[in-house]
Amino acid sequence: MSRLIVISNRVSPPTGDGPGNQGGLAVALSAALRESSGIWFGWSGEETETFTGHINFQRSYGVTTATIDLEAQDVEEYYNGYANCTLWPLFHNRLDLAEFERGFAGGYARVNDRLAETVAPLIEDSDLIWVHDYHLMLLGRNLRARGVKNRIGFFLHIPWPPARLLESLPGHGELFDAMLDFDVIGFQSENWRDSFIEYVQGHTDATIDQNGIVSLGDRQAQIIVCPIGIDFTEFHQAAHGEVARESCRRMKRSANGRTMIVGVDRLDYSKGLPERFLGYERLLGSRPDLHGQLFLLQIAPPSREQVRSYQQIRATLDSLSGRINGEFADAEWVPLRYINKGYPRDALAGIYRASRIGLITPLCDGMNLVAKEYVAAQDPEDPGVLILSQFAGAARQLTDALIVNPHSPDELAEAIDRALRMTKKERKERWHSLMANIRDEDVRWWQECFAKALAGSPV
Ligand code: ADQ
Repeated sequence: MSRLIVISNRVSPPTGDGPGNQGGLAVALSAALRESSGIWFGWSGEETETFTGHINFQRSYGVTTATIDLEAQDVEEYYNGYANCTLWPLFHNRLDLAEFERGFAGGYARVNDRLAETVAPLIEDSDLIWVHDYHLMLLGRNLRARGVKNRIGFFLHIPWPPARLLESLPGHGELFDAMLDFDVIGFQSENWRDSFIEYVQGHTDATIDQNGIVSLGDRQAQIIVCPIGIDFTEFHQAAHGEVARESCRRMKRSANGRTMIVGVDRLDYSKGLPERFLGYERLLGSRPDLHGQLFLLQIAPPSREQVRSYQQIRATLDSLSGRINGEFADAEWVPLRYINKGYPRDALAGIYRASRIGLITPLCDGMNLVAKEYVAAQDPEDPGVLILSQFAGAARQLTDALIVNPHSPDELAEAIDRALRMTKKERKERWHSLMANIRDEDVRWWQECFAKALAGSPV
């Protein structure tokens, strides 16, 4: 078995926390790294005055991590700048929020180069290298420039934008060209893969064959769709543990007989939170008979708080939630419980289970694992209903959810109404079909699917 080198912006080694309290991605990658005695390399999250390339090796729960510190200017230009202010908005259809600063692009190129320079000496001939996400799209090129001939794969956790949007990015041609130094490029869904192919066909001299091999000169990259899943076994275990049971009991007590709808997202403009609130407001406005009968619990811990657009979305939501509660609440009922803190994943599992409806309506999302966690946490005898945006990668797999256009308040309001009225028989049928996918295509399936392509076997 070849040794695996995982490279990602941040490294999250196993912590030994109880079931459900480690992200599925960390669990799956840790398992693969443990089995192959591999290394997980990336930024420590810490800053240093001058970049030295010093690697801090650590070993926890059988996984070796290798991290480096970055200069403050690196963090500003590469991470807060190009990754979070240029690529993230552009790849999530928000050209209006994208900032195109030469300094950001320069910082991105510099950090990708620094990471390649630092990790290259650790790589042995038979290693397989797996690079993650939009922070590190130049890494394949930078490793090749240092003579690395190993197979290198890249997995994009977020969407690939339509070609007409990508065109707006200064230097998009170079970025694409650098991608062809990877041997495998993985996407979460057919939609994002198709956008990539559209770009290949419309903007480059590369060709693509029916097996998804993109060729340009003597370089070839295999394009695959490999949707990420949750750690089903672990999450299921967490959902049946004492913490989840207690959190479910407490939620039900606090709901006091009212029907609960839940949304759980990082506070990010891609998650469609204002639109979700407006859909809920539309329902409350048109259905006075529902007042006092239900409430929406929205959990949204702040993220990327240094970035202006994130400060703005937070202010927008503060004001919208205030308006909705101001208009509809009475002394005994608050229709919207809007919370800006994160919960441990096992406690979340209990909250999902207590909720009749999971309202997951991003405007654009690579996959969305919350949708899968919501389904996995349900009581098989009385499962809730998943309302899912058509623009989440997960919608391609979870076709038995109520699929909605998150931009339409009327559609959102109608879907909530339909979910409220859905018979137990229909809820169970839909849930069984959703569960089959979530169980079969879990995070280990995803990891094995990518690892197979990376090893050069047919997928
Ligand atoms: P994210 O945008 O962070 O991830 P998502 O997949 O929904 O989105 O969530 C990842 C994890 O964070 C989930 O396990 C979830 O439980 C946890 N989480 C989210 N909100 C939380 C909250 N309010 N409190 C506590 N935990 C919370 C990116 C892409 C996604 C893609 C993932 C994995 O944007 O599209 O699904 O990577 O590839």
